[in-house]
Amino acid sequence: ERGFDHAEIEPRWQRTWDEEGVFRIPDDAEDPEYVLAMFPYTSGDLHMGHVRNYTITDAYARFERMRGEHVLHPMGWDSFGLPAENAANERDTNPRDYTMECIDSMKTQLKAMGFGYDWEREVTTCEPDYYRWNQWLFKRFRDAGLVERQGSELNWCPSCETVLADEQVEEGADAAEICWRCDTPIEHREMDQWFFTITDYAEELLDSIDDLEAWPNSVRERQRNWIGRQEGDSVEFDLSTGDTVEIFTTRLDTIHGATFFAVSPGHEVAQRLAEADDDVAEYVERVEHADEDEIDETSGVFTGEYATNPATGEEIPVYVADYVLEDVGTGALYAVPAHDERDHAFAEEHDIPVEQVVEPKPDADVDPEDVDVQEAAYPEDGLLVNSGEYDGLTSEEAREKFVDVFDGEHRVEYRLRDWGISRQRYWGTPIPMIRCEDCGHVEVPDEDLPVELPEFVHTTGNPLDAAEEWKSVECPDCGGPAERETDTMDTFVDSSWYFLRYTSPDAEEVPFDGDRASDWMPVDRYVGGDEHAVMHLLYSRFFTKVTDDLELLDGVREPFADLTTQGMVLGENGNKMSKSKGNGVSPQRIIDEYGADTARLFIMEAAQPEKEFAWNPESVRSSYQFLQSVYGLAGEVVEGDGGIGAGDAADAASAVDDDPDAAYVDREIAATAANATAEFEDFRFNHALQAVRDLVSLLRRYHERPDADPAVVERGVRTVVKLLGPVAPHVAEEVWERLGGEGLLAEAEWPDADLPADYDVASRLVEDTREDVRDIVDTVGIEDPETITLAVAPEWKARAHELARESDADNLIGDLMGHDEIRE
Ligand code: ANZ
Ligand code: ZN
Repeated sequence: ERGFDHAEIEPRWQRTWDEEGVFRIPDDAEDPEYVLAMFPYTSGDLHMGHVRNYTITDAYARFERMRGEHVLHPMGWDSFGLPAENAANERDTNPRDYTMECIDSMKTQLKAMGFGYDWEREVTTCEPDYYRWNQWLFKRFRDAGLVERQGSELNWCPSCETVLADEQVEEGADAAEICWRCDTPIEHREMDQWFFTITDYAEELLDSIDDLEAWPNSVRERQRNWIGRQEGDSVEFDLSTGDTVEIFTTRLDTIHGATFFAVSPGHEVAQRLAEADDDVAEYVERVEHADEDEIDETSGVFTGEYATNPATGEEIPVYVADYVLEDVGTGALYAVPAHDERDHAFAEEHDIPVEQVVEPKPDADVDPEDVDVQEAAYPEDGLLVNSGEYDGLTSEEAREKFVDVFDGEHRVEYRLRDWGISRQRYWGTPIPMIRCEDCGHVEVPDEDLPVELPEFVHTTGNPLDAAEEWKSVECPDCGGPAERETDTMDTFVDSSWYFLRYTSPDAEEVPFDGDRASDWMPVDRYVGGDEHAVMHLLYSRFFTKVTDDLELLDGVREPFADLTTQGMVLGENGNKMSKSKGNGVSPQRIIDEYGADTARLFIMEAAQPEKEFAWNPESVRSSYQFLQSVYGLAGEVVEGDGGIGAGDAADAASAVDDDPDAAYVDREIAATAANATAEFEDFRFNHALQAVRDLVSLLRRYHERPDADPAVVERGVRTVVKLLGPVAPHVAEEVWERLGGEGLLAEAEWPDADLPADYDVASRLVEDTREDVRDIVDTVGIEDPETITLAVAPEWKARAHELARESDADNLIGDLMGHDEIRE
């Protein structure tokens, strides 16, 4: 018999799904399962990373749909950004036309993959009907006090006389930063920019990470570090300049050991002293123009001024030092070389004394005798020495006491900075502000939104600066001549709320329908690249909390209940796929040669979503052959008995009663459905697919026997196509139709997922594999017997994953569970 022809069946089923509206979700659906993939940047080409990402969510969405859930599975386009501007410059077109072409071609490719989206909910961020809401939200954020003008360092090309976005700065000879256009070395200039004060939400953003239990630990940890909470104290020092300067320290216990005082080059004291002192001026000038990686940690200049240590009354020298960061703490510190490594290095360079004030506690690993702070800093907590009446206090006790004694204030500081959203480029959302000489910054009134982008022009700088007619407006307040803001918004703004817009993509009075969004949110399953684990997720969490506080949402504090960060698809040689290495595999080529189902199946069989894997042509062929074999087996079933049609369950049961082999196969069919369901729920698609393959080979062996019961085989094949439906949907539909299945497979009912009562796979597996397990355990060296048992007993897998998430054992348990000897 001939196999299926993917080029014929795939477009046909795609059309049918479309016509039947299989993936549409009505607005009145109650709390659907929200399955979301990070929307693609509109580069024009779908790459393997996209294919993997979208196969995962599509398979899961189809699985949930077959289980009877309403499923929201939308798609859209992250379509603003500099690459479109560059492409337009290179190709004599404009960013809009270029982007629309990219969307067209990517949409065609997504459809060819058989991904089932509700295209009526498509969201395109570069369309005015989307970005007007960025502008509207900017204004509401501003009303709420969450928008500020702050100084920020920008890249300036002195030849083009324009500000450059970071991406427009290239690396020239000797790692010099040069202009992308004219190769002139760039300068740094301090200019005012628009900021969202995300730091106002630092505490909540940090605390609620604890609740995101279904997120990978690594992502939660990176979010925590990014926010970077620090507890410490601020204390004031009097300077010989007459200033009183506040410092921030996490080690107030060491204050008696402060031997110098330092401020950042941007600190107002440094700036003022620079005006009177040439050495200071020269240093400040030098570090301000240096690149970050050029900064010498021990560089600094003595100002000739002194600070009074409130603990000792001693006068300590004041330095301007570049290792003191302007936007950390207060931008000023007292330095304790004996107990801080950076201070120690600085003191060594500048011949500043080192005075020990903390020694190890008696129960510490280190003997106090062995500590030589002249040699190296001792940064641990301990017991106070050389601190007068406070000697003998522990560091903790001292910190608590000193806040009062030295009139300090206990403070919580965050590493997180406010979010600068101004970009000096064309292809983004215009910031809805107007500058009037008399009134200052004035908002564009709501009724004038959207502020649409003017026609694109080819120019050296920001095309919006050159759009004279667009720029000049009347001041909404005084009617006088005024100018539009020419900066556009960071594209991270676009992606911070697109998941809300999907719930009501046509809303015209509001960015999204609040009731529906509150009912449909949070996203139940969010899947995307690990590279977005910090910024995109943090900004989305921030937007969700703010829109909730603005009462645009009702009690939704987190956007993504569950998160999966997928691993990379590597080239055949195990390297990252890239154009320059020439090891990229184009999705289209695979679709042409084997069809979308094969690509989808190969990707899902290759590894768990979180793991990376290498492209492997042999495995691709194996996936293809497996699909052909399922198709073939179905054909034999249908031809063998002239088409049994839907088959009667009661009949089948009676036939099985007096045939132990048939009963065995029947039990395996049920057990496979049960196991595969659990694996799908767990995003362990590769395990589910392995179980399906095992079942197919069992069915084939059984089918070849002369006394095989055709009803059992047919039941088996029906189960197989249902289980394959989410992953290889076209072939599954085709087989389903051949078997006389009712309706579309995409809408068919998922098989019963209960394990047969007499099926005791767990104990069997544990018994059979004990020795193998011991071998592995010896090899990898884990001790905990619970982990081992969990790793082999399928019904406890859920618990194993829980444990894995809580500990670092993810890989270990993954490896154990994926181990062939255990799986067999
Ligand atoms: C005195 C001190 C003594 C400090 C000591 C540390 C150890 P960590 O510790 O890295 O988490 N600091 C304060 N403001 C700063 C700024 N603007 N730029 C750079 N460093 C700054 O960060 C907290 C410490 O960083 C603070 O505690 C301060 O040095 C320094 F034995 O104060 B400490
Ligand atoms: Zn005005």
